[in-house]
Amino acid sequence: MGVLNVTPDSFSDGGRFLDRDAALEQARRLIDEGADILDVGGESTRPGAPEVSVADELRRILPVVGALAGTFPVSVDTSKPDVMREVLNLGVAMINDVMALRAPGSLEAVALTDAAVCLMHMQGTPRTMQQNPVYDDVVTEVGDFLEGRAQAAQAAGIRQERIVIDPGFGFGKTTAHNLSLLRQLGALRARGWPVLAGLSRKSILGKIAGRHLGDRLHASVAAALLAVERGAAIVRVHDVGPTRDALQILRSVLDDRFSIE
Ligand code: HH2
Repeated sequence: MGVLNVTPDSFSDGGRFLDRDAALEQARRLIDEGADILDVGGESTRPGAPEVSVADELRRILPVVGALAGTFPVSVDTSKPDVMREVLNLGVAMINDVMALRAPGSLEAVALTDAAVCLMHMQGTPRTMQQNPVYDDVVTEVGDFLEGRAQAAQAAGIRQERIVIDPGFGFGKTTAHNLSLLRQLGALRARGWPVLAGLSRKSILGKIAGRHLGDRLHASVAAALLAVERGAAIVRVHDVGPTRDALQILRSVLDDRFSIE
């Protein structure tokens, strides 16, 4: 899954793709590099990010979503049911919700369609989440939350095969919490839904590798590889080409019948 943020303030690419042509050029680049899904976002969820109105979010994303939906699998990163309804009408393939469809009306908005949904875990809100994240057992608590949300989605009429779960790396988690979740991603996979992992360029990688934001490519590729090796079905990344190469190598090693002749 390639990330396309049409925002002025996303943590790593804010402001770069606000212009429609720049966004579409980046979309084409991500597709050419081998993305299977494009995740378009119009509201930053970085720690401390301000909220964005429905009108502003739609103004940012609709030019891009309108141009791509129906021609390529598009996911929209939003927590607002009004935004979900608009983009679902345009035929997007997935809603990616960092609030796991907790906003009133969002379960129903998705249930009325055939779109897939990514349910993500977050402790707190983007404004407060990194202040003091606390868990007794992060892997069990995140898993229980996601299982509960997936069951709520199914009870609302969203079929199991349309649901993906995501531990939400960096969303109300310390470095130790993030590492426990990555180490035990298999336990999340064992809950029964495919897992999406988003570690690309995140500050946890910067802390571990000692790298600033513009210099986290290698760490991001390593993290994506480890996530897939531990069972992630989808990795959400800014740098599709390098990630794709690494995943091809992983695939060749994991599959004894792999052959390129
Ligand atoms: N991370 C970000 C945004 N959306 N969605 C899912 N499912 N999983 C994630 O880990 C995730 C996400 C944060 O990254 P980014 O989009 O680059 O930044 P921002 O939120 O500042 O736009």
